[in-house]
Amino acid sequence: MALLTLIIGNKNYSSWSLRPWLALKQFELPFDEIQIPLYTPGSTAQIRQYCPAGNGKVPVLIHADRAIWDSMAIFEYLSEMFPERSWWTGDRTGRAIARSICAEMHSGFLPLRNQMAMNCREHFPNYDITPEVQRDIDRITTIWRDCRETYGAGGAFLFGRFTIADAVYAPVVLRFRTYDVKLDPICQTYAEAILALPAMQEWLESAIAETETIHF
Ligand SMILES: N[C@@H](CCC(=O)N[C@@H](CS)C(=O)NCC(=O)O)C(=O)O
Repeated sequence: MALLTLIIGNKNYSSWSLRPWLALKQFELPFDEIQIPLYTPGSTAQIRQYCPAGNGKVPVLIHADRAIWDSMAIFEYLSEMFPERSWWTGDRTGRAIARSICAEMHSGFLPLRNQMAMNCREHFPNYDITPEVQRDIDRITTIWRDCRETYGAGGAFLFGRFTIADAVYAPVVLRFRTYDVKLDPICQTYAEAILALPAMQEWLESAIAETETIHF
């Protein structure tokens, strides 16, 4: 049994679950995963069994009898408990930017999150993108371009090598793929680097094999 356990939802739909799952894989921390199908009559109660103090949502990380909920709190906890891993970029200004863009994702982009729900199994060519979603897409692609151009020289990711910032934006890559969002070459190359990660392929394989359907 691993020291860490991650409670997640349906891989096809749960973007917040993907974020810490991908980071744990990328940073090679072994963990057990417990999957709870979301939006069924028993889902919240099941999640609360593992995390009574939480909000009944996934992801939840269990470590040393502690239950930590909410993706950003999980990232903070992991970076504190396993400081030998390079969770953030080494550059202080870069780290400040990385934390800002993660916070921006966590608290914003509601039109994109509401109108382009993550759904790995589907593909909607020529999806009708509303102006408010287009504003979110424009903002996200600006962030990706700025990070790649300013900090990306050392690798294929936002800050060169893979960091928490990439885990936070990985579900957006899947949404852009599902809803056929056309990207400029810099963003397209970045999206392809995320999709090519073996851990992303593993997540996608499991997501596609799932049979539950959730109507948002
Ligand atoms: N701010 C939370 C969001 C968590 C969240 O909304 N999780 C969704 C799945 S992606 C959930 O558990 N939904 C079930 C529900 O709301 O009952 C985080 O960052 O972890």
